[in-house]
Amino acid sequence: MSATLAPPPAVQSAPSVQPVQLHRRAPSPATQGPWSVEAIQALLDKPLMDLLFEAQTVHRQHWPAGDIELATLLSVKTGGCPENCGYCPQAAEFDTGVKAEKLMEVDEVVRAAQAAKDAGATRFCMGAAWRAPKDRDIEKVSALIGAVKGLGLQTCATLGMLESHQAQALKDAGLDYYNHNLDTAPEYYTDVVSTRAYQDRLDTLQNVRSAGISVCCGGIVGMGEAPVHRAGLIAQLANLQPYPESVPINSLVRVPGTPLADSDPIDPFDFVRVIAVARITMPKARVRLSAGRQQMGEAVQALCFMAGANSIFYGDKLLVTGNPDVDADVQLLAKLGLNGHRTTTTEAEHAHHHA
Ligand code: SAM
Ligand code: DTB
Ligand code: SF4
Repeated sequence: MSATLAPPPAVQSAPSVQPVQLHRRAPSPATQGPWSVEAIQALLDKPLMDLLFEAQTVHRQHWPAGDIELATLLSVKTGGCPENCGYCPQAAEFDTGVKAEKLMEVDEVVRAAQAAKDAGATRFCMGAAWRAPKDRDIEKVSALIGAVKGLGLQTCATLGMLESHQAQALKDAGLDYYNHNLDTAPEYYTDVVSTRAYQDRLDTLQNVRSAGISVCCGGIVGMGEAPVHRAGLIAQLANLQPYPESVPINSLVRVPGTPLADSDPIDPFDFVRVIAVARITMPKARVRLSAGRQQMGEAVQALCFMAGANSIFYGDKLLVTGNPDVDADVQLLAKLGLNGHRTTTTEAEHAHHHA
């Protein structure tokens, strides 16, 4: 089993243990699900320092401090997607300059995965711009998964909507995580995409869960949504039974040519708030500070780590847009005293090192 699913108890000495003890003696009913949108909205509205303190306290109860997972993305099938997600540069309908490509070959993917591993990544996520894969696609992606898993990396894929037999095939191929985002609150979803329904997303998540694959599911903020929609997204995620093992929180990358290109950017502190509330409501999830880091600045990223983010996308590219350089990330983690490298070892490796 991976460290992600069963995090070791937080044994680090916190700067002050008192708040942790207080929290343990009197667990607040407000930190239990199911979560109402109102309760989440109330958390989002807290004074920022109170919210950060609460999120960091929850974080240290469930995770080793300073441990940041490094996950590398690769677009294995780029562009030409028939869906119309308003944020996405890969939709065929939008004129974004992204060209449609064929599915990558195994050796090319293995080279990229090996490079990611050499740079310190522990998870490798393969993305495809499909509405839903065909069974033939599943066969080909299964070969990619097997090869990447063979390198000793955790595998993740994001391929669009899945039927149960397809999820089962991916599980059999060695898939550890499937990424499928709810993206926003149900009430705002139809403003963002019209080629599929919210329920389609929920159905795929159920198929993934039933196949025994861990769920990676989050959303995007900065798409012109109201604060209540951010609360609605977190409520949906936190109330999934069980809540996702990984929760990517993306800040919209505004790509010219997409319908959402001119959205007002989210206030950076409001972004930090969303991370904090994800941490509080889903204490054992890997909360990933995802797209948008290149536009964010180091200080805001530091606040996100304070708020409980413990994973990043690591590598110079997301799927088709940019991400901070590996060197810049290594430096940032070092400056903050965070451990990006080799700290997200599996429990087996952990035991080996301490034997
Ligand atoms: N086609 C599959 C799907 O939609 O599920 C997989 C790939 S899709 C690009 C994966 C996720 O990337 C989307 O659900 C969305 O949350 C995120 N994403 C896409 N474009 C983005 C952007 N411009 N800014 C931030 N996140 C984005
Ligand atoms: C997720 O939540 N974010 C990633 C990953 N899952 C697949 C994708 C971000 C995409 C950003 C825009 C792009 O490069 O296409
Ligand atoms: Fe297609 Fe996924 Fe982009 Fe939507 S987010 S247009 S489904 S690649």
